[in-house]
Amino acid sequence: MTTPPLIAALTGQRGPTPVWFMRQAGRSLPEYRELRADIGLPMLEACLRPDVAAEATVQPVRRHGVDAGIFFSDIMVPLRLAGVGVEIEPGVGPVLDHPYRTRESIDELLSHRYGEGSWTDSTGRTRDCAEGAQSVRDGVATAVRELGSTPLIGFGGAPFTLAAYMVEGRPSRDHMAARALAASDPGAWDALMTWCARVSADFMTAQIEAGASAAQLFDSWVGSLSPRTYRESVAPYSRMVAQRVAGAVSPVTGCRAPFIHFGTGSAPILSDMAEVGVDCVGVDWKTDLSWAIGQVPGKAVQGNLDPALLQAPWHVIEQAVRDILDAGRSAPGHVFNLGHGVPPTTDPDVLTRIVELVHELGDER
Ligand code: 1CP
Repeated sequence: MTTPPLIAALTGQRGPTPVWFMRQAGRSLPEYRELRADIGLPMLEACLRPDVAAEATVQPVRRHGVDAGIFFSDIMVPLRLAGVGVEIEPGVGPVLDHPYRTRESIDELLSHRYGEGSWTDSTGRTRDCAEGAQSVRDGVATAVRELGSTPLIGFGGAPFTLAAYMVEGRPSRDHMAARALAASDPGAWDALMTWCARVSADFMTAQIEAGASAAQLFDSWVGSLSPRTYRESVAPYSRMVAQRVAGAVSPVTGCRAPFIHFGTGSAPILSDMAEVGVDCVGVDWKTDLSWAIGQVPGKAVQGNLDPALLQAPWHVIEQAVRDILDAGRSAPGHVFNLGHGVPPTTDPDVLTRIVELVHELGDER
């Protein structure tokens, strides 16, 4: 079997440039909106239906011809599968039953483990977390079967991004409560971050062992940290995730899954992020790709078209794609992507055209 372009690029073999899009599954696709309307389930319950998760995973691959699927789920799914009360509220995002910011609430959290305990669904039925964990594995296995030779990326939220929601109890602009906890109660912070690292690693490991060939750790909100706080209070826990995930073997490749680490606003800490044990560093749209490549010697890079450009005239997009491909040629491997997720208002045809362009141009050496 030939190595798929995604896996080749992530492991530092130059070849055709692969392309996929963060948040490619979901709201920008009419077929996704139809699927969600048909089943009428809240987001986290939809994620735990293997047929729905597999279909939403495959939809963008079918439509755009991207070089990877990313498993349709959410960074909050492992919290629910550890019996923590969390919902995704439409128009808001993740909302927890209560914030985890006192020593007592964090001590209570420590008795929760991925795949143990129960949760209550939208009809009031009690559901086993073990059954939910099996649904994740089944959804991955179905998606992998349907994707054929296209690899699947498994993912999870990095400890800081999970903690940013847990300490605040909901989305926030600057994650002040989480940063304050890290500074004021290092013991509670260590317990919370270690717990987050464990559930995220368990979730990612489950996806790899069910057939995902690569893994991405999203530290979306890491840009709110000072470099020192990142190095001292956050990086050690992201490293724990990378180490645990490195122990998982994908039955599809027979190897560990190459590890991509992405954050936004991450330019000041890019070299630190590269050192937590990653193969590839995701670069956000605010960072110059050539500069980023210089910061992370020996690593593959992923990125970094500004999602706002998806609204621009085609000639503007085309020039930006060419510039990014040119810059990417100096890295050991380059995966073309956006610099953050696909905005829900994106015209899906623009994404398809970008895939065609990358495939046409990305073969040049
Ligand atoms: O009903 C819906 O359609 C809800 C929208 C939605 C979707 C489609 C949410 C709620 N999550 C998802 C899926 C999702 N989330 C995927 C699927 C695979 C793909 O990429 O195609 C992935 C990888 C995620 C990961 C995720 N969830 C991140 C990290 C990536 C990023 O965008 O930075 C984060 C921060 C979340 C939390 C979350 N879940 C949903 C929303 C709206 C948010 C962000 C809320 C906020 O602003 O804090």
